[in-house]
Amino acid sequence: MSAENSISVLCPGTHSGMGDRMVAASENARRERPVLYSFRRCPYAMRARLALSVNEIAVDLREVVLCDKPAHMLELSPKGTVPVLWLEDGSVIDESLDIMKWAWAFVGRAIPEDAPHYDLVEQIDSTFKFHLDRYKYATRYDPAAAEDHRAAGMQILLAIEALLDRDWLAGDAPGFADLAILPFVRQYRIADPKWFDSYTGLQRVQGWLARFLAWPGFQAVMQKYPQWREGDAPVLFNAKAA
Ligand SMILES: N[C@@H](CCC(=O)N[C@@H](CS)C(=O)NCC(=O)O)C(=O)O
Repeated sequence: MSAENSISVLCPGTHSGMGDRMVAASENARRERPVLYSFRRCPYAMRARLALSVNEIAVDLREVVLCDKPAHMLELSPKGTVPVLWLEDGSVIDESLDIMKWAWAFVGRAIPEDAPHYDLVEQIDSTFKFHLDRYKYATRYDPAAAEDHRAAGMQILLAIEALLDRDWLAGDAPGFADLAILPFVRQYRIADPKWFDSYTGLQRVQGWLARFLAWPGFQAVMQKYPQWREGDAPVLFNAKAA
């Protein structure tokens, strides 16, 4: 199993960190920027970082290890998923699409929710993710059903194939739907790159994903950070915007 395949496998058993809540009670009273709890390889966290990055919003990044979640993150958002954005006014956004929407709104950009491809974002988060998990992590579900789940996920990719008539869903530059969807297509490919790359009838999606992976905007959000620990100095993400 590759490192990319092992998001939760890295953290067998229950998630720790809950017991440390007391430690965090007075966490960071002073801060200059919003704080983003993130995990580099998580596709939800990726879309949040992408949204912050393309909209040039600087944040302090706190890299989370999922089996050792910071007590303060759990205080902010007891459901314990990344990404979590903690704003200067103390409010918390703990759903990746809401973080994306916040980033768009922060810079006054409209999100074309009536665009045909916007529905795809919802399908990616529901149907596609369901099948992706059962394909990519088949050993944790039903290994015999992996190919059925792969085929079900492919139906959504084929719908995207039919829509892609430019470099990006949004046109000439990556837009909201591109950034929300592509981290999950990347994961689907990673489950079996040879199979994905040789699948016929998916040329546009293959090109779209390749373009994304080579795009400096993607590479900028994939920088590696050490695990953030209580008391660490702030780690500036998106320094050009600070
Ligand atoms: N609906 C959430 C889902 C986030 C999510 O499930 N993130 C995963 C990592 S990719 C997570 O934090 N899982 C918690 C865990 O594994 O402990 C969102 O869109 O932000």
